[in-house]
Amino acid sequence: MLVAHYRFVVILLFTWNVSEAGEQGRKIVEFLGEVTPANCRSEGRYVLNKCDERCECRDGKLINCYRVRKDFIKMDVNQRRRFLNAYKMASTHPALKGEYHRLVALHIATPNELLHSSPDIFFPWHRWFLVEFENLLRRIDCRITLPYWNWSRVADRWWSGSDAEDFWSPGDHGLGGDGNPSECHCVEDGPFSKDQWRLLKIAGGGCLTRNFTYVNLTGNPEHLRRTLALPLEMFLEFEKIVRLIYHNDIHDDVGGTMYTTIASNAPEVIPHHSFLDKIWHHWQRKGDDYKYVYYPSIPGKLPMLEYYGWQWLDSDNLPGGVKVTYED
Ligand SMILES: [Cu+2]
Repeated sequence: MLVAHYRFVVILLFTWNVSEAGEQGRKIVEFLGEVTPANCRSEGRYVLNKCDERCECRDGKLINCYRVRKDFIKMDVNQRRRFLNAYKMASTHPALKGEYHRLVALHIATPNELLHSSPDIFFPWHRWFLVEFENLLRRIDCRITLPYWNWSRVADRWWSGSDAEDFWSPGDHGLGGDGNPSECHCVEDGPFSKDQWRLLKIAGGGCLTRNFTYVNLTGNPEHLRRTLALPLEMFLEFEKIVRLIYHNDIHDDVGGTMYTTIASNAPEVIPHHSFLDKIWHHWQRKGDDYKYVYYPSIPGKLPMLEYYGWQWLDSDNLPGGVKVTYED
């Protein structure tokens, strides 16, 4: 009875949102509904549940369900739109914007010298950030996972590509392109163009800006392969390359909002950091000694969070029972 009553309240609450937010509100209703497990007809095999998580079938039950993060460029355009629309909705809808604000603001408030200038928290803090962000988008549509942008494959032409290959596509399935230098570098195409989307007040409001530097990235496939091949004893070298070269290169070369302390408000931060997390995940899969290296010896919690860094080492079992894997 209590449950039924609760559902009624939920429906009421979100019916209000539907009339307020139209099409977008309706999506919330759909996905607040109960998620029924798919039929486990194929014992021991992988099955997708209603939230597109990759699960195993055991005794008619779905277990070990993983969020599968995908390469943005390999996702079909509808999946890309789903992510971009959800991102936009999270950053604007009255029922979700508070949480979006909290996450962006936390990244801004955490001192840069802790977050990006030391090996102690960069990887685990951003893994926490990605899961929280993903949780937010999954309140809109539980099939959403954070896509990653494999800039390595296009290291010599990261700023462009042809049509569907293009991360920076001006259509509604891309991030939009470079900013307009004669308009303060405001982005003028794609879903985050200046007439469609604004930065948060804490980020100064105004338009999203970009100021591309058209240079090759250091992290080409061969460079990335060598980095991933570094032995266990060279973890700090591995970490440093990812943080100071791969991470910084994209922030610097995309420029504009990405180059500032308010970069966490730029939508491209998510697919960029998702790829950095994938690189770390790849390294960790080389063995348990790789998975648990370094962070267990770091004292103290992550700045401004309730977690220790070592709690974010095992993507098969992250806090909150979250399991994350990456598709190649
Ligand atoms: Cu960061």
